[in-house]
Amino acid sequence: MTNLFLSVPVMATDDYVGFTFFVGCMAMMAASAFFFLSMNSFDRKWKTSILVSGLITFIAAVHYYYMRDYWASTGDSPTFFRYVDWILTVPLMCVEFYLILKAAGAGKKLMWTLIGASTVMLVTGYWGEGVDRDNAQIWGLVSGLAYFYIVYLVAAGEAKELATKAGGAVLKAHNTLVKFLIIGWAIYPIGYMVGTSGWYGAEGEIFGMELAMDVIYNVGDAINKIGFGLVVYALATASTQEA
Ligand SMILES: *C/C=C(C)/C=C/C=C(C)/C=C/C1=C(C)CCCC1(C)C
Repeated sequence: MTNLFLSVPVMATDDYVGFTFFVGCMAMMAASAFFFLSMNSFDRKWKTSILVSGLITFIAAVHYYYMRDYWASTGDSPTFFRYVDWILTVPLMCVEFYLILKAAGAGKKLMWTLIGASTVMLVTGYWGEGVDRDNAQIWGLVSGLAYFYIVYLVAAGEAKELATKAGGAVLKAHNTLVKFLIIGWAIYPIGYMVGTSGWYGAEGEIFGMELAMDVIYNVGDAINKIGFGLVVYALATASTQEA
């Protein structure tokens, strides 16, 4: 795959996995520029939230830059870069939930509980995908339990109570972010199952469709990182106008 003369990775025109790595990289860069440049048009209270949205897409852009290269030169899944990206960006998304609910009285404990659960989810996922593949099902199950715990806390537990108390634009944004958590984040376990042989039949196939794990992860990242940031952006815009 590598052009030895120039040592530049060459992309096949039908490499749709590679395509999503390139587009993902560009989209994350564009989103970061958008969030960073818009930061100063908001009240102080919202600046940090927008900054965090930008950091999430910026960290992803850097990792996509490496993942794109890794894929182009090896044709393998960049599992290591993928999980380093997630272990940095997913806790930042937990911080985002906390920042939004802070005014309604959210404590640091809620934030650390979410960060802890997301760390368990990702470390066990990494173990199943990158280290102990023979037991991918078991690691995936543990990871899934941590995921359900996060969903419970945010959609029904303490975070939900605080959002209801805050009402208005905060509640609306919280409800949208919950949808990202339940629908958007559920894309990842599907990708994991597609990448695990012996789960839904042949490797790389789910419900009879030929799919690549990396495409599923890349689509998930675009929806969740950029979409999540835009919800926060909309909330900051709405409350800045209200004030
Ligand atoms: C920006 C990146 C995000 C929002 C990544 C989220 C990742 C997950 C929700 C991953 C979840 C997994 C399971 C629930 C079970 C199988 C293993 C994982 C790690 C793919």
